[in-house]
Amino acid sequence: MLTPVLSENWADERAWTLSAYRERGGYEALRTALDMAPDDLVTLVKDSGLRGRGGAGFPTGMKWSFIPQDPETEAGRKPKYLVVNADESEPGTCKDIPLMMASPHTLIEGVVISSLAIRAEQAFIYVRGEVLHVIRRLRAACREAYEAGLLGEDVMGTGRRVDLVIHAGAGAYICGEETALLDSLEGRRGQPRLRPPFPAVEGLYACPTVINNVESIASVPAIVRGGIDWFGTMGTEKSKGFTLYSLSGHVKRPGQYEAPLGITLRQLLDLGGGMREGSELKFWTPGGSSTPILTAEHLDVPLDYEGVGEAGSMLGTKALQVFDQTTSVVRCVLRWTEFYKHESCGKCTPCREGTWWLVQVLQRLDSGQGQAGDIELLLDLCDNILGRSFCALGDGATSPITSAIEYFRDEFEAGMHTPSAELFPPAASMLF
Ligand code: L3W
Ligand code: SF4
Repeated sequence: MLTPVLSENWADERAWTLSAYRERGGYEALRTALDMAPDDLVTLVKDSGLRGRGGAGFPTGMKWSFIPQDPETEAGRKPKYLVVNADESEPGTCKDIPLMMASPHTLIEGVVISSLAIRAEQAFIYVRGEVLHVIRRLRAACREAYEAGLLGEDVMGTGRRVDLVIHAGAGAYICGEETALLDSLEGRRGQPRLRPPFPAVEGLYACPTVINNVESIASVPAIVRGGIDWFGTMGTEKSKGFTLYSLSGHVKRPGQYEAPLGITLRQLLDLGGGMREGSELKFWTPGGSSTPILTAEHLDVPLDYEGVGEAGSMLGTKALQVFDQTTSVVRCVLRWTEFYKHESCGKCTPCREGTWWLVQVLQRLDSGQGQAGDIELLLDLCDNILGRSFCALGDGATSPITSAIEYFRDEFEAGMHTPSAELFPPAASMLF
């Protein structure tokens, strides 16, 4: 069931060094890629079926193919950029950070190959500012790669140029939104831009830019090495390949599990040793807190973009947070909503004002002081945020609330008169 490709050597304490990476075949895919035409690399990734691992599942090769390359056009003549979104901060999501810590060269090799494919000579890895240990490790690996001639003006002696900058963000969740990330990278306050134009056409410094998640780019060397047939032996017809799941909550062995897309939570729980002693599954999130919650009835939903979608949720970042019967759903949803309120960039009214009001109503329901009509008020607020916000943060803030009311309306009703802390044992409440 496990398919360790990206996580193959995470147990090796020296896996992050260039020598250890090369000993196990690292940078051989780059050698292969240097012998390929850029367009063939794009076709390879397109045909592999790799889909973006950052939340939306957009086909990676297709995104690359949007980069204008015709030198007869103004856009085609502009410099191209590759930007890796390493601003991992979706609640529950903890896959990119361990990947970059354990094997930074997997990502750097992916960066060089992907840059060659889209004809970019400058790449950036935009890392979350708080993870200083990751930033240091990436910078050290980047130095090693330059010294070994794997980055710079003469990649592997071929005369091809790829430069890489490791850029530390300032710790705002919104900078994981691709256009806010670009603004931040340009030195401005990170706030989303209107799309279209999409970054592929007008991104960093108004030039064609590919932005991909860490895991997407890190998957590219394995695809170049193993080929599309091998990649297609894992996953489902429309959601191919291996992927990193972040499993957390009331499970015996939380952690990162690399397995094919399309396995089920039941199978993933088996890998994680099952629920903790005495715990029964109450609800879970497939992709962090921005995706609607699901319940025990969804244990056998395939964890791929189609399966989770049919169940009424989203695969998102594959951050599976698992909660047992001792968890107050109202309190949990309140915690997530406080996060969105805090992280709202303030650009648009529905999200800036709406998340504040959501917190007010949820706080009184959590403390047993809810008022008649509060559930309808929450739903009305969500209705006025969803689809009316400028970016996905606002929409995402509503997902846990509307789905929690759908499955656990009785707990919200109980919040009219009984505090969550009384409904659920204090020891368990302290977990949140
Ligand atoms: C060119 C077109 N490019 C789409 C590109 C677009 C982007 C990608 C996907 O949100 C989700 C969100 C969170 N021409 C294009 C085009 N593209 N049409 O394709 O775009 P989109 O709009 O579907 O999604 P997104 O804006 O990338 C990502 C969800 O992920 N999420 C949050 C993740 C948070 C993190 C984090 O912590 N940093 O990853 C979790 O579920 O809610 O729905 O590149 O440019 N016609
Ligand atoms: Fe900013 Fe929220 Fe509007 Fe997104 S939805 S632009 S985070 S205020």
